[in-house]
Amino acid sequence: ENNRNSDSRGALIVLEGLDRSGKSSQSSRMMSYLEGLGVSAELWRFPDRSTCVGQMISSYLANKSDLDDHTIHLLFSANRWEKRSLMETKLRTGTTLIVDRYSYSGVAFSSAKGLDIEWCKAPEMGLLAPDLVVYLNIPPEKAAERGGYGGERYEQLDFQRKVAHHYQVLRDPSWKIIDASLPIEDVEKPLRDMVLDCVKTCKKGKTLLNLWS
Ligand code: T5A
Ligand code: NA
Repeated sequence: ENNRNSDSRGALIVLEGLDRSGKSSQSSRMMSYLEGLGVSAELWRFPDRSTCVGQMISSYLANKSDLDDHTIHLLFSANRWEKRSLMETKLRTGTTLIVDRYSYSGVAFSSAKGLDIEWCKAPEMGLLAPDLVVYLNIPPEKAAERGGYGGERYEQLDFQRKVAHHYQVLRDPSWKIIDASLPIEDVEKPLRDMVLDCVKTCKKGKTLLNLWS
């Protein structure tokens, strides 16, 4: 009985991909699915625009303020650090977190601007390591066709091509890749299987690790 909390640990599941790859659509569909199954879960997203740091990020993305590339990188990272302890509490008390973007976005987008990749990774060290990273894979050209970019700073085809390349540099063999250019239901189906599998493994008490491990 004393081990009840560790027995019921929630899973840290991260969705990554280019702008318009379908992360937000899939995260919210996943939440309804998990809810229906009675799995305790929350949907998180980064940047979390609700905090003071998040508001600075949001203003930068909307081109309402300019920041040095290093500065904005550290703000994105700080925005994850300010949620780290709550994240750990949720996971250890059995809540699964579906997270729309995480440290990999931080590194892929900043290194696509030309910042050194090791420098980009450094401030992410010590954040919680995801139990599952799913990359929604879509050609940048195809993503750009979806609803048109809304004018935020990084929503340009040339830049998204560079980001796609840097995601490939960052990617490790544990990542699951889904063809995100398929219809929504065909992306959702394999994603459900991956998520349920991960939730089960974590429930059995899989160790919670830190990045980058
Ligand atoms: N960033 C982020 C950093 O630089 N560093 C960091 O550390 C972090 C965390 C904001 C920006 O910040 C950068 C990355 C971003 O450029 P954001 O707020 O997550 O990040 O914004 P976006 O990723 O741009 O969110 P989008 O809403 O554009 O993309 P999604 O969530 O991937 O896509 P979604 O689900 O909203 O779908 C886009 C459109 O496509 C349709 C949807 O209906 C919608 O219209 N769609 C599909 N159409 C056909 N087939 C499918 N399978 C479809 N799936 C969705
Ligand atoms: Na989104």
